[in-house]
Amino acid sequence: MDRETRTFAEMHFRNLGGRVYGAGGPAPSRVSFIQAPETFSYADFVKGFLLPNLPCVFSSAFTESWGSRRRWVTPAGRPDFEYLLRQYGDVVVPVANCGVREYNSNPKEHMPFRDYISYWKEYIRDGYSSPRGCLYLKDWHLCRDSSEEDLEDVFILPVYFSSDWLNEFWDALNVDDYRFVYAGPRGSWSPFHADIFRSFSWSVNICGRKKWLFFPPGQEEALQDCHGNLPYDVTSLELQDTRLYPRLKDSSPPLEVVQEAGEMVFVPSGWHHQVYNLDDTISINHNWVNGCNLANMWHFLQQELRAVQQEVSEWKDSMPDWDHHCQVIMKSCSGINFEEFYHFLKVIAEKRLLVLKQGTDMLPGDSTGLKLGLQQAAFDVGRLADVLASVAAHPDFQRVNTSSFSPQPKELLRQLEDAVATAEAL
Ligand SMILES: O=C(O)CCC(=O)C(=O)O
Ligand SMILES: [Fe+2]
Repeated sequence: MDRETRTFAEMHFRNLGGRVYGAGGPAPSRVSFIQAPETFSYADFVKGFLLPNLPCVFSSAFTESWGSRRRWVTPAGRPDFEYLLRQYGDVVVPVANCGVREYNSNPKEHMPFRDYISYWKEYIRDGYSSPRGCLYLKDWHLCRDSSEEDLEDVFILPVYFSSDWLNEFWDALNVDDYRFVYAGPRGSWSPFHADIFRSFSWSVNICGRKKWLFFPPGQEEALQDCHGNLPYDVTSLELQDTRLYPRLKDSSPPLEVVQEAGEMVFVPSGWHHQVYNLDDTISINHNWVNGCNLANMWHFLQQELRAVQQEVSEWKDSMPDWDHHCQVIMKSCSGINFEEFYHFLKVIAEKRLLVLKQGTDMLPGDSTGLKLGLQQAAFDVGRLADVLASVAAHPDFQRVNTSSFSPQPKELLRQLEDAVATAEAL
């Protein structure tokens, strides 16, 4: 990030004055297409898409050099099953059944990649049908299952998506990541959803094509049924039933995008979407959070806690540890609670504080291994300070037992605010 982009980004958040962005504003009438890597900088992406939280599609020129685009694909542009089998046959992968609804998702099973490929080949041979239904390999943690060296042959992280705190945090803990591979036959699809923690996502088709239906934040409200539930399939005829979906008349049609092989889609924070594989398709998809959508994540976590509190409200007066139980339930339902969110902020903050300290002390290099520029670190501490101030002031966070936290939230906030003041001169 350069100084000018940092000033632009800081102004953006100052103008928002603590409001969570991305909701409300007029929906764009189409999704922008970015043709040429040489003329599209990181700053262009931050200003044009990341901050205004708008989707875009990058041309296949952006992924031309990826090894997976050569090795995973036959000359005819189809998945190279034999190569993939040799490479990944023994790996156990998660597979969803697109034909079976389980709440607003699909049930998943695990199987060796080899078995999934056998199924896929047979599905094609039988004219895209099977008594087992349409199976979709989803959320395969390829990066967790591969060495760093092997991954260099698969994809290169585009600079636009390099500020990725979610994966930086999980890498530091060495337990999980949000880097996935999806692979499925023509007709496999992902039901209507917004991404985990209101993260951004990016998605590259290694081969095949996808159709995306996008709904800007807030538009999903008109798609709720009379009980307040969101649909599983926005294209279902059921939505025409005005008694069941009384607000549908207030909704606008989705933005539709067809993503070709090699193209890269940016999914902004809080945009609901539904996705179809138009061909036999393999994609690499990552979820990511950074200073630009951190406040959205925090807003989402507050909503999640409120939903848990409502669900168990009848026990509030009779249960001595009710607040603690709400946090435990939240962790098991959402994967994270307020304590873990603080830990996330702390890990990310301490790295940036170190980078800034090294930078301003004129020590050579960035020993954190993050290759973070000073301006990026300066922007990040500003966002972290804003969100941590809101966390620390939240009554439910104040009820969390923070006695073992090191540093204490107030101390971390002080360090961040000091860093923000010092970084102004950078
Ligand atoms: O490709 C798919 O089926 C779903 C992808 C998706 O939802 C995402 O990348 O956010
Ligand atoms: Fe998604």
